[in-house]
Amino acid sequence: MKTKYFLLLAVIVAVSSAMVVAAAPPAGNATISGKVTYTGTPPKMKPIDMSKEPSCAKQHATPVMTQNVVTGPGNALEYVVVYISAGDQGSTPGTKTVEYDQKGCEYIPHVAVMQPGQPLEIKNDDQTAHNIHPLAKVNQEWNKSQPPGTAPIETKYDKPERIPVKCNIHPWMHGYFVIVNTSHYAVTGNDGSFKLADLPAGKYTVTAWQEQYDAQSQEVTVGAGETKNITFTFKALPY
Ligand SMILES: [Cu+2]
Repeated sequence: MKTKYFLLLAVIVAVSSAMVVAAAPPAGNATISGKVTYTGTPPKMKPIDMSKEPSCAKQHATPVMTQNVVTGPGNALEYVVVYISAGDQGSTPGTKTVEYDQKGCEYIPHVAVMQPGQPLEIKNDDQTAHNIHPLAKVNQEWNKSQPPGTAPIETKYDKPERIPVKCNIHPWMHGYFVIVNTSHYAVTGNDGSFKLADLPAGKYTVTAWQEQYDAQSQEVTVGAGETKNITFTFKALPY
């Protein structure tokens, strides 16, 4: 009787450990979060004159501003891409499509981050034609006309690169594609904050990149379940 009981117990233990192994999530539970700020005097962003494109101009109650250095309260820097440049690189891109919109003669979002091979869909939501021209150097460079009402451009990039994006028709249109070899990335909001969550415990190099002030990196080690707060400070010059 006793032997049978132990045998049954052994089977139950074996089966449940097999189930635990099969269901183990690969992601970790450590977090690196923080804020990106500036010291010094950043350039003043300028209002954009869209009067040559009335169908776009009328979409904006107040003028759209240039976005090379966008600041927020407390010396915050917006549109800074913060990502893991060394350490666990997370998951492969899968099929999640990154959307990039041309609306009101602006690129939305200003900075789009994606992984190599990740599908990128570029839409024209305007009543006018655009000719999007990502100025790639490492990846293949191209430009494409998109008259109003045409289907989105479906594309992807194969290699990591920071690519300035311009429109060959509207000289004020300006954005960025940032292709990174990791799923651990964030773009700062107007408060300069970022959060890289679900990291396995380990040692990382975290890089912060801003289009005008280039990149900074720092080493961070996080333990399981730990949250580390870090800050990046860029020296702002009124170029
Ligand atoms: Cu355009």
